[in-house]
Amino acid sequence: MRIGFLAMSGIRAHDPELLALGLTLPGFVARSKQIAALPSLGLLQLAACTPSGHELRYFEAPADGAEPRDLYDCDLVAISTFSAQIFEAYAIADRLRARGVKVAMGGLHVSVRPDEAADHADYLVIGEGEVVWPEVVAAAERGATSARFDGRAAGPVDLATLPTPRYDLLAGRPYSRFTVQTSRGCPWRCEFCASTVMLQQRYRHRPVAHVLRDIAAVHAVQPGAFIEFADDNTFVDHAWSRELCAALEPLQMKWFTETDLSVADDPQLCDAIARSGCRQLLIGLESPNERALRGVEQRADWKAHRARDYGRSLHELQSRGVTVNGCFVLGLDDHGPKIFAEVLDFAERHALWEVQVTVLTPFPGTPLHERLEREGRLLHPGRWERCTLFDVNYVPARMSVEQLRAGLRWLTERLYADDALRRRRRAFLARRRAARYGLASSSRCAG
Ligand code: B12
Ligand code: SF4
Repeated sequence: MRIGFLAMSGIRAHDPELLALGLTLPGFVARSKQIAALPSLGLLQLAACTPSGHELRYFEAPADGAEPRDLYDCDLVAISTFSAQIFEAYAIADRLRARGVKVAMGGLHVSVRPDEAADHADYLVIGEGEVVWPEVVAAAERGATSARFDGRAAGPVDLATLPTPRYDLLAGRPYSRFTVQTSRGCPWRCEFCASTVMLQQRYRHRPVAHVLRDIAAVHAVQPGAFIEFADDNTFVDHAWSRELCAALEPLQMKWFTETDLSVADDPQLCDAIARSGCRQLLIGLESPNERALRGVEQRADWKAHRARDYGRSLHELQSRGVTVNGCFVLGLDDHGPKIFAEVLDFAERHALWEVQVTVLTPFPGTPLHERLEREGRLLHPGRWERCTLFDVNYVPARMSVEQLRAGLRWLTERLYADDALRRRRRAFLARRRAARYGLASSSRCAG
């Protein structure tokens, strides 16, 4: 069979004023361009799990809702879904099926809303895809009319069995950044989290040798490409993390990942991260305000307990030259209109190299979605295309919808302006120099 793997590419947002603003802010544009171009690791991983004897092609659907013409030459098309692009994906699937192409859908959105997706796909996959994908291919080969496959039935995928994703399918395309996975899952359970923890929560990491094998495969396709680890929370197991960083060090490559702040408790790990070529850690700080963090992490209230320690933890990383992309979620229930200035002040005080601000988003399948639905606070139920992290879809507790929208714009304008970026980065470099040469540094008492 000819099998096509279709990724929905690009970044989504609907608030027109925010979009207009985003287009003019250098810091915002630079990061959006970098990430919007990432290929879909889930699909490349599935391609690697496809039984032999089939012709495989990787496609991207641009953000304008159209699809590449060559897709219609396929016998089976696998579409990966996020909530924000789900209606575009359904429309493409409908057109393909009308022309006799079989469609399989999987990914985060259809895993939590399979009944909704059933009208648009021949084959639906819930949860992690690797184990059941060969069964989907077999079903398509024998022309089975429709079927559902539950990737959760066999338990969490053993990551040590994963083959190298088929990065070679991307050869000749202009990607400069690629994703590699080192782990899946996270020990925490944040109310709003819609990451791959939704497919399978348990934290698992891959053998370090396999991570190196995948990086080599990326660099065979694109020498020197920047690597982003597509993990939920990379450094949960500190001993394994030190081993991973030690193995990355000789590669002299640049990389980026997402983690929680507990890395800062392990000075040896912080040293290893700095030596290994890590350019940046993306960390969900969520709020500078401890009270607002109460209840956000539902297992041990970990994020609220950690908040008092943000200053020290950030210093541990930044003093070693590791830049931090601090992520803040605006509109938590305790956030009033002062939160925007508080985030701005925190970012300046702690010299954050990058800052990511998003609005609280009730993604389907999350505890947050269930709670806001119960409380009658969802503004646009079922309008999944608005699940972009930038559009307000619920009634905030301590401000109006318009205050939240306007506050996001106000903050975006100030955080990403040229002079603000320069000021924060100069402060970061000065503190790093001070730490390196043992000079007194103001960041130790920054908060
Ligand atoms: C890399 C990444 C991107 C990249 C690449 C996306 C891509 N084309 O794959 C880019 C930058 C383009 C991106 C864009 C967006 N992203 Co993003 N992104 C991620 C990130 C960091 C990693 C995803 C990943 O690679 N996971 C690893 C792979 C192996 O897992 P997977 O894709 O889920 O695939 C597995 C299964 O789902 C399944 N599967 C997946 N597809 C299919 C298809 C079939 C047929 C089958 C059988 C199985 C199957 O099998 C795979 C293997 O087990 C996650 C955060 C995270 N840590 O997970 C956010 C995340 C996925 N993104 C998110 C969001 C919100 C967005 C945007 C809407 C942001 C925006 N405003 O534009 C856009 C979406 C626009 C779009 N194109 O659809 C949310 C999604 C929430 C949701 N439930 O919808 C996440 C979880 C982050 C978050 N803050 O919550 N993103
Ligand atoms: S720490 Fe991050 S990955 Fe883990 S549950 Fe919370 S938001 Fe999700």
